[in-house]
Amino acid sequence: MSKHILSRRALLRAGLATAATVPLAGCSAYDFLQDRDNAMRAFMISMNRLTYRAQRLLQSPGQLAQEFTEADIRQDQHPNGVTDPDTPDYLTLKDGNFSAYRLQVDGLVERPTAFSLSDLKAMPSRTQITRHDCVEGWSAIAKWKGARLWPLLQQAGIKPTARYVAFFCADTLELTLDGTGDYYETIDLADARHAQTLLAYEMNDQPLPVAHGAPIRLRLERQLGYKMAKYVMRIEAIDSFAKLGRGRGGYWEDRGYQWYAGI
Ligand SMILES: Nc1nc2c(c(=O)[nH]1)N[C@H]1C(S)=C(S)[C@@H](COP(=O)(O)O)O[C@H]1N2
Ligand SMILES: [Mo]
Repeated sequence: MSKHILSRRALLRAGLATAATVPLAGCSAYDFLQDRDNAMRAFMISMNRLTYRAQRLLQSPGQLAQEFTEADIRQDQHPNGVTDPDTPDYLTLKDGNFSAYRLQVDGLVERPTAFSLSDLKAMPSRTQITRHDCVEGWSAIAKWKGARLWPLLQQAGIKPTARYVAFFCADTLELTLDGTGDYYETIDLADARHAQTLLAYEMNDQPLPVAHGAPIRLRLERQLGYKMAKYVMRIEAIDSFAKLGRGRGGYWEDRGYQWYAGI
């Protein structure tokens, strides 16, 4: 047991040391990370695979991220990235207080389903007080309530061929002709099944504010903040993310961040 803890720490340190060699402050993209032939990028990708495999091996699948008490909520969650999407569809939904919102669940499922907010609130839920860690170096503890992701995917009849779950968001961070500037994220099925993986609709006992991803944002407590997609409009069960965006599994991953952002 202690041997495992030690090796896990050592591996995490190795992963962190690699991350530290790349100046990722401020969520800006670095040119060499966009260049597919760059040796540094290839090295980072191989380290990412090592970190992912090592963490998955050493972690039991159901292991919970640390949870806190009400007294630990000492400051507000810091709104980060996009905090007020301005796409016409989103503005219309927001004007109607999200009553017309439908979460589409499709892809490798038997029954593609559209969930309204009240449908989502009627699904098995969980409340958790957890710490959000952003790659930029800040953290905040908040209370989240939401529908557990897995029962929802089961209701839609997720097929055995599904290997990942993709989340498509309402916001565009970078204007590109091919849509690769839209925010999206992917997670594996181990994380999709995890008890703390939620489609959150409440933060600190209030309806999820727009700044934090209204009406629905992902909570994925064992990974860094950028994995937790806000403004989720559609969820797709997939067998590969190679064809999404620029093929690395997420908006920031396409710009050099690790796909498995375990903490
Ligand atoms: N759709 C969308 N999701 C997003 C982002 C974003 O810009 N757009 N930023 C990510 C980052 S980097 C972080 S740290 C968290 C911030 O969540 P918060 O605004 O609730 O603190 O959302 C993540 N999810
Ligand atoms: Mo972040």
